[in-house]
Amino acid sequence: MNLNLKNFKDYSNDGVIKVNKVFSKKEISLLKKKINLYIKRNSSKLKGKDINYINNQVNSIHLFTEKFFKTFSNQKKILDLGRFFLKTKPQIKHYEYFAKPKKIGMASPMHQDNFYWNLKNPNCFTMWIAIDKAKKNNGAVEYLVGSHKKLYAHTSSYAPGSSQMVKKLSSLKKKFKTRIFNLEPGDCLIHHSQIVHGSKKNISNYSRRGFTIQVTPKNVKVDIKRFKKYQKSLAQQIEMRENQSHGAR
Ligand SMILES: O=C(O)CCC(=O)C(=O)O
Repeated sequence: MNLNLKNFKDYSNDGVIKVNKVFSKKEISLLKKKINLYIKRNSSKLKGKDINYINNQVNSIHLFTEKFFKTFSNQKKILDLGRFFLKTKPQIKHYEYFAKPKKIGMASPMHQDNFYWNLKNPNCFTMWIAIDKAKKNNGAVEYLVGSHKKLYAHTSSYAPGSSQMVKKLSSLKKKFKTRIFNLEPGDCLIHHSQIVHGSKKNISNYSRRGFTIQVTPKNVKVDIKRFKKYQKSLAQQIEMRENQSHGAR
């Protein structure tokens, strides 16, 4: 990974950048194996907001309790990317899995990550690691380029795994250009915590798995008032879904 000032400027202007070949085929195949094992061992223990299914297949996981995932997410090259894009000492806050299985994978409505994270300092990013090829036709993540300069109002989406969505999407779509990146396994997207993004359903014959890592400055603070408001909306959606026997994020 040879990152330069232009990469930093592009990330700062656009709110997203693709970094090619961060992980080798071997590293991705180990990650895939560990995720599959984790699902086998833990899916019956994960409940509510921590896991979501579509037709009995995992669509997303929001809690990893095994050490492998903590070690993987805290590896040097990820912390180096953190230091480079945040320009401060980084910290790995969380990690999640968006499986979006072939033919049935659910959409993630357009949102800003910091509406979920509620961090006081939005100088944070998600590292989206491609486990499979990701393209427009299998529900690759799409971005409103340059939309990361402020936090927009959100509303409940009722989508399992992506409970919040921006309110005024059509006006944001007029203001900012949409961009979709084609990824090969091992390629990554680094997206700012405030960029508006989401993904469509996967109706293709190809799965589109992604592992995401939340990178923030060390000791970043949570805005408790905003966090409680989000938790309330999430809890309401989970209760609704559990009445219909589904999980939620
Ligand atoms: O993988 C997806 O489809 C959505 C991912 C996402 O919203 C995120 O990484 O913040």
